Amino acid sequence: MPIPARFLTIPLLALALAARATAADAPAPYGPVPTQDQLHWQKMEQYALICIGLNTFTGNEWGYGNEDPKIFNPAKFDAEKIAETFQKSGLKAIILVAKHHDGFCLWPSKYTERSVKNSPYKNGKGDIVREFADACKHHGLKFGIYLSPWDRNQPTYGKPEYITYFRNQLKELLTNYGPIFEIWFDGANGGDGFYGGAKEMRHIDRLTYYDWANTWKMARELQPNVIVWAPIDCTPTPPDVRWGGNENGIAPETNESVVTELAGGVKGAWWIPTESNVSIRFGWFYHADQDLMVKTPAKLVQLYFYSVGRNSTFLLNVPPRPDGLIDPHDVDSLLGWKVLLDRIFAKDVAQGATATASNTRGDDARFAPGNVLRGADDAYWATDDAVTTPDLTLRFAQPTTFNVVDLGEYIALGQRVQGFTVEAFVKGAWKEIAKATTIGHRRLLAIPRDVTTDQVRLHITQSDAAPVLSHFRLYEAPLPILEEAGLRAR
Ligand code: FUL
Repeated sequence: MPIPARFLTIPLLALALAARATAADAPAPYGPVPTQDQLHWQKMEQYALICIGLNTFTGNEWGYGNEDPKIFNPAKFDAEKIAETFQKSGLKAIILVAKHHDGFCLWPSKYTERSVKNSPYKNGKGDIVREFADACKHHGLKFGIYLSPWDRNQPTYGKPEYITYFRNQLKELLTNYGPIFEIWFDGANGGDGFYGGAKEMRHIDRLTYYDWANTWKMARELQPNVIVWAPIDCTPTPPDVRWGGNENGIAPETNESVVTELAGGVKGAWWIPTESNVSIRFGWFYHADQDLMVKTPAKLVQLYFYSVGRNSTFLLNVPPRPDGLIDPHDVDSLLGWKVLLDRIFAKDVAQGATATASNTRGDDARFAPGNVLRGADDAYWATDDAVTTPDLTLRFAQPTTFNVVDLGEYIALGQRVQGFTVEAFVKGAWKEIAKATTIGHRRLLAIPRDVTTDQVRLHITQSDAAPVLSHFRLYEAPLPILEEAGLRAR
């Protein structure tokens, strides 16, 4: 029973009030935190990129800028069908390459003749951007745009006038096609090209030439919820999302969403998580001789673990053929990938366990360890501010078998954890079964051996601030899938 206030001396009263305040307070945010749009973006986890353009018809990866728009004719192109396949594959959005480095526009831009309007596709009446925007809407996918900053066709490329041209095009795309969730500004910039017949090298200063600060300001005015993607070695202005640093779809094992330095030596602290991009094929554009090199469903599972499972998102490029269709090899891989992911994550065996912890913030039920099992968006386990290396134990009524660990921080309050271990109680002793560094939005670990136990313990070994954990899930994945994916030694 609480002691009535009138019996407390002044210092004791202050202490009692302070204790009550601690119990009620949620942890303060640590460092930079994501915006609502960044949070929604991170939760999408996986989405597609589509490269189709003049390269699809020439066999090139980078067009020089002098190709004839008349070669563009994907006669059987059907955005609805592609969106349907992607939706069935578990992808949440499509980012369309609306203009690649060769300058050809997949929409009838009023600022250039180099577009679908001068191609035989639908007798010049087609608009691939519109068709994808509509199809995404019909299939519950979000829609994004890649607009290449480098334009090897434009005579003005490298001069100040080009920036106006580029912004005009971006404005068309951000005005006429409904909500755009992400815009992608490729880091490949400047070099040789056609440039209206000049056929020369044009180098730009990628830190200053595009004046990204003002372009992104315009973009955000037109699309307040847009996520701006850019490689941070190309800009002194913080984008919302950055390139993960390779095109293999693999995020670093230690993956921080907070960045403290941008290009040009600009110092600060920003929430800029990574996106991990890769093509389902060897190249970004379709080439028939790569039909037998399409990534297998198991390989895609591996990349999912190495991107989404390392606090990143997974951007998977799937390029249509010259007839506009997605090749059956790619379709089979995508659908097969979804089947494998569904099998792996079929049942969270941690559900039903009892959770206890070495510390719970203010002993307050709102921050109880059991919250990590609830799967609720706003529930989390948190500790007192001074406790940065706590344990959380799950106890099962029956011996339980698992081989995949799935952890998440409540990143709305910042990324904190720098190191953790997972232990299982086996034959009367705690045994370490997994160990890693960062967690962030999601950390997936396939453990080297199936474990059967009635107790599992998460030990946070290092954290920048008191940890705030949103989920702790355990799965028993079919062994052949983990082996085939290279996530488990055979
Ligand atoms: C790269 C580009 O150069 C490729 O052609 C492709 O568009 C890929 C997504 O980004 O940097």
